[in-house]
Amino acid sequence: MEIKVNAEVKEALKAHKPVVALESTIISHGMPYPQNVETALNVEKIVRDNGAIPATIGIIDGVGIVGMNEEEIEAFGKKGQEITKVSRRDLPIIMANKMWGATTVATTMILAHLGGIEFFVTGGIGGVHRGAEETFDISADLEELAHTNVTVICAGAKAILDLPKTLEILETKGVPVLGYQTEELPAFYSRESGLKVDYALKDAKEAANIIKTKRELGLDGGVLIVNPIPEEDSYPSEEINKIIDVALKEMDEKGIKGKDCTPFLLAKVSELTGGKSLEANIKLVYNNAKIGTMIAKEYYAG
Ligand code: PSU
Ligand code: MN
Repeated sequence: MEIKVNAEVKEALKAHKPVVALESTIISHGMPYPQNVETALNVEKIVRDNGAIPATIGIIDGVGIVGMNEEEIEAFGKKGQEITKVSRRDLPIIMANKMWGATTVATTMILAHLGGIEFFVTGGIGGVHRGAEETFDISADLEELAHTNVTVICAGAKAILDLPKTLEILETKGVPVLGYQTEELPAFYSRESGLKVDYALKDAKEAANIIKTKRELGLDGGVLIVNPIPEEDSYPSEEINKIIDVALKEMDEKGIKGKDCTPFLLAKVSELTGGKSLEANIKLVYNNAKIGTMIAKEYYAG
């Protein structure tokens, strides 16, 4: 088993400077080429411009790469769905067989933690799928948040999921869900879901304090910070929910199951909105990169 942390990331961690991890499933399975590469590189730039070191994570020839270079990011974007989507259960198989793997929220958390990184920015996390009472389809991301000491900054979870059940599981697993300047759980493309978060953060400093306190208590596991999409980029929830219903119906008819659900739904919603949802997706990731970096900086400053 081999993990390679790039020199810049290593140095920053040694000096207790903020590093922000980024995932590769969003590149290979979450967005089309070339927007995926452009977005991934811009996110890295936003992290840098706001004062932290970015570390995009993925698996190349069985090696866990913590901090990819530009060519590697380009390769993940170009190869797209040819690269296996790797969640916790897949990780030993892909690494032992020296394959390439796009890391989900769960495996990005694992590799970030092994590399010593405490903050991770993405778009949306996986959660409890609608109809989970029948299918048992609950993302391994939730289990990872329960156990692994990494703070994840995202725009909530998509309404392709069952959001109330997702919050229930997070409560059971003891994961604090903190709204960044909001009392409501954002639903990815929309700012509203009708569901309450555990606490509304006033600023990045408050976030850093809560994370520190969780660590001091020895309570293992992640912290989830949910940051709503900027108003001007958001979708009214009724509009996007109608589109999501169409996508879910088609997924059912096609018999798509398991790990293929999320990538299918992302692509379908993008198609049905004529690419408008992709635009929104890109914007919310940029916004998360900024806020996530601010929080990481506060954490290391204090
Ligand atoms: N949600 C998004 N965009 C994504 C994903 C989720 O809005 O790209 C990806 C993330 O990598 C997440 C994974 O960890 O999908 C969840 O997949 P599953 O539901 O199969 O666990
Ligand atoms: Mn699943």
